[in-house]
Amino acid sequence: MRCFFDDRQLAHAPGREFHNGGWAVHAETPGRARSIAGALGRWEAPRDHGAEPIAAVHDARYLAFLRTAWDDWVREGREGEAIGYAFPVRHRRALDLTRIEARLGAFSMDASTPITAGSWDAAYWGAQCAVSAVDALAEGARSSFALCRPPGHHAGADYLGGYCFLNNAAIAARRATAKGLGPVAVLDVDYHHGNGTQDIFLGDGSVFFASIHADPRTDYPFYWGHGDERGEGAGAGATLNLPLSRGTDWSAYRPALAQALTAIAEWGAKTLVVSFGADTYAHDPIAGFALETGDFAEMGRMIGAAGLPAAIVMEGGYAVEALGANVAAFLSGFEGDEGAT
Ligand code: Q9C
Ligand code: ZN
Repeated sequence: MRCFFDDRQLAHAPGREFHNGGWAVHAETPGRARSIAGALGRWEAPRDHGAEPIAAVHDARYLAFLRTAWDDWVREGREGEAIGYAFPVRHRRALDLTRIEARLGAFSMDASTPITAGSWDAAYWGAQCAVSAVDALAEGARSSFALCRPPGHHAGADYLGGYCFLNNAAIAARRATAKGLGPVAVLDVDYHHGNGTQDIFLGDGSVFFASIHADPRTDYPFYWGHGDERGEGAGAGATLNLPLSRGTDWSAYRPALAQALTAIAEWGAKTLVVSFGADTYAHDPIAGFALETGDFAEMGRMIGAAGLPAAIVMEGGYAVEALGANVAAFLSGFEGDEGAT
């Protein structure tokens, strides 16, 4: 399987996040990418496809903000990591504010996603991995893996959040459509609902979005991913949410995955983008499902058996020591080969 990763993705390294009333160690670390890269064996650097495939998903004003946010933060005399704290909820006006905190809040959906010195570079090269993974399919590969880090599925067209800045899966889906590989379905198996991806395609009938995730009544991101969200307008019926309760193990996960794959097949997808998060792992420090390493191989096998060309995009997974093995199990299962990826 062709795998893509760039060292510049290690440059984003926040130290802490606000969690349940206090500061906690930031779970989304560079060590995650090292764990996965170490388990892959070999990978290619992505090509630089420039801003165009990113701008096909994200608003120009958001990208302009993100590109210079860290420099603006420093120029305005701030110390520490850049995090918004005031949000224009139910008050979205086209204001042209310049103060860095005002801009941070306007382009954020949470206060758990700090910007540091290398954040833009890391997100940019992660997105290039997603584009390169799709181009590998266009060149005839059956599957490819983008080691995206930071992850992407919580980022919307004009907002960051959930450790995510650029929505790599959405960028991949749009790229695949542009390359003539559509219709495209995004299958999101991260523990958390992919609210950003859902938002981007909610009214867009050209991309199907299916997500299996922790019930948002108990888990982040709370406001998205409920079972009655099915898409809107031209996208009505092209969104499928399958929330599961905490403690879900493989025996309960498997039927939901089968249901999602059936829906994707019935919709007529020709290409799959998989938002793969390994935070469904039983020993993940911030999540509550109960999948074991061997279950990821089964999950990969089931998705591979759908028979669609697939670009697999990395999302979450925070049990760093086991992360590489869990990703390798999934990729090996997908390829139908327990050997090296
Ligand atoms: N610190 C992904 O798995 N948790 N993102 C917020 C407050 C955010 C996880 C709780 C979890 C986001 C890609
Ligand atoms: Zn997650």
